[in-house]
Amino acid sequence: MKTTITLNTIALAFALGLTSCGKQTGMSQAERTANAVASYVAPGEKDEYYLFYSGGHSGQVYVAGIPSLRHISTIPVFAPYPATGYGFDEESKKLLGDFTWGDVHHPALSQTNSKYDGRWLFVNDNANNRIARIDLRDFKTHQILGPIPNSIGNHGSSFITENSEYILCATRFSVPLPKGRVADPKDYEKEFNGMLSGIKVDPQTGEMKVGWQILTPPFDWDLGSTGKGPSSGWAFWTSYNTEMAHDVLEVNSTQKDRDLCAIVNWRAAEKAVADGKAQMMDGVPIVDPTKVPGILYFVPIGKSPHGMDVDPTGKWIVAGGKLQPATTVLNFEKVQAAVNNKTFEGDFRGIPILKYEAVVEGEVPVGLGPLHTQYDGKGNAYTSMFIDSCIVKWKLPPWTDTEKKDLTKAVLDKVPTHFSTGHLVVAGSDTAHPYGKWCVAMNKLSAGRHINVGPSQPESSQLIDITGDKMKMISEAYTEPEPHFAQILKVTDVQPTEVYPKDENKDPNAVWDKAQGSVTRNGNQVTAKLMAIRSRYNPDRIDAQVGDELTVAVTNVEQTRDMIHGFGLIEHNINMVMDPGETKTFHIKLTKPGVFPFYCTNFCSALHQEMQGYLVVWKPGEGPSGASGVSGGTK
Ligand code: RUQ
Ligand code: CUA
Repeated sequence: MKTTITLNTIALAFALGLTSCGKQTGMSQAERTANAVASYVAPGEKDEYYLFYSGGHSGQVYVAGIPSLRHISTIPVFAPYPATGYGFDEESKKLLGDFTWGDVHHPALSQTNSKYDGRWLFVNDNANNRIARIDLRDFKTHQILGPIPNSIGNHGSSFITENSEYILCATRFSVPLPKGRVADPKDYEKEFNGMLSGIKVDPQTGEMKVGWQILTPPFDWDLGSTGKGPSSGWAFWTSYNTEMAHDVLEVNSTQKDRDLCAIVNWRAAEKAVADGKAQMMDGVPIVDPTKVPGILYFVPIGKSPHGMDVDPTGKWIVAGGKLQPATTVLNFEKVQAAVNNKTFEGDFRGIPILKYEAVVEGEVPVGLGPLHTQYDGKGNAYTSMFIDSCIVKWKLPPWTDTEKKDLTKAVLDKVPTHFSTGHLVVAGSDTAHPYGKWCVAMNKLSAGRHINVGPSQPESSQLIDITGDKMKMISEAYTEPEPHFAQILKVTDVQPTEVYPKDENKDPNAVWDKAQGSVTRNGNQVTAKLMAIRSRYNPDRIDAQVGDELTVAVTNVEQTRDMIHGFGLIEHNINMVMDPGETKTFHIKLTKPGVFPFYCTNFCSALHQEMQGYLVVWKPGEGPSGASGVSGGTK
């Protein structure tokens, strides 16, 4: 009964958009000026940090600058993006596979010794069970791994270990395994399972492969994070639906006051696999933690928790209970002691449940709807409040005796956000060495704070200065749907290339001077190798016939920054975009006769408009030189 009241109250508060953090007061002129100066990046000047934020179901990653919050570029990952030609050439089509969308949630920068090393950015796809790797050398997607076997709903990722050994993932959904097996959802408890996955990352190349998996009961795993320092080698995930409901989850999965969170010794899992204690399922070694003890523990955490974030020291693990007005702080030293001394309060299907009182340091009354927590490295935590619409700053343990008696005293500050904050990010929070300084709140609702753009509305992001005792709301911007987590990287910690050097181009179809440009026929295979340079293609005519298989490779031979050429082919749904030094290739079967112009789609020079040519598709048996099909075209 009590539960019902709590739930109803919270639901009502949400429905009414109530915010206990208070209304934002009007800003004085002096404050406006100070805030403007703090976030202003003058023409010709540059931002100090990158903000890599996930694009949710847009399938992309967006790059903004901090402090300006200006969107600077889009990194296409799981969805085609004509602006950079992604998803049109053979290589990126292969990356996308059979899918044209993904649901990007939690980006993770690669780390060395728990510090960002500026090499890669990994992102998960909740929808199609994949992980992608973006190389920060060129800010492009280089690998998409998946769908991961035995994994459905890859939401609880991509959590990277402190030396980028693994990306750790947990399934949001449970299904009968292996995938493809069918059972009635009514038999959920018996037939369905969840899974934790260790995706191995090659330390030199960043190449990912599925390492091993850990079978779990059919809970809905939620957010997590990896250990460091004392908790090195461990990982943590919240769950909802410990009730194991299979329908009306809104009600049936919110019955219990506490859900079981996972405490995972991933190094022990890795060792168990090496010791041959795993069984293969769909090509992956799977550890059953009921048969190999010491890998998985549970701890009950209230209530329908969401985020579970390890602090920079690796000692404190904070879980946000969506439906309770507090965050729960676990003490990893106590967790370790409870594991060693077997301080359990029972088990769930043979997995030990750590005694709550033995591992919890305290519950901090931050307010309603705590989701995610970030850290500044100075002993402060920042929690996003979905229902209260604010960011709460509070003090991590160790607490004084007075604070311990009344943990409201550990709550230091609240700043209203607009509205319903999901994730937040503090610069470098998930490393042992946060940059601090800035926090960005990523809000689920913008609720008309922008100029009216009709019913399809953007999300809002807000920049908060966290250098002082009190947080300061500086500015807000609008973001593509829909940012979940983000990473902030200092601009000086990465040196992307702006041009692909000629001698790195190993594409066999690359052409670097006019004379090499060609159109050749082999049976019904026609291959065109084009060079693109301001402001022409060499050759600029391709002849072929209906029924031919046409391959076109275009090399942009420019070695100058921002000299980008495109190749758009009329009525063939092709748009490649070649960066300086890059060769891209597409392959199509020609099905209709006609003369189809192609042209440069990326404005490159005063004569960009003139950068065009023709694909002449003759009827079978027709065309120049008795339809050998190869062209002239002026070189
Ligand atoms: S989850 S708020 Cu992936 Cu928090 Cu979005
Ligand atoms: Cu080349 Cu526009």
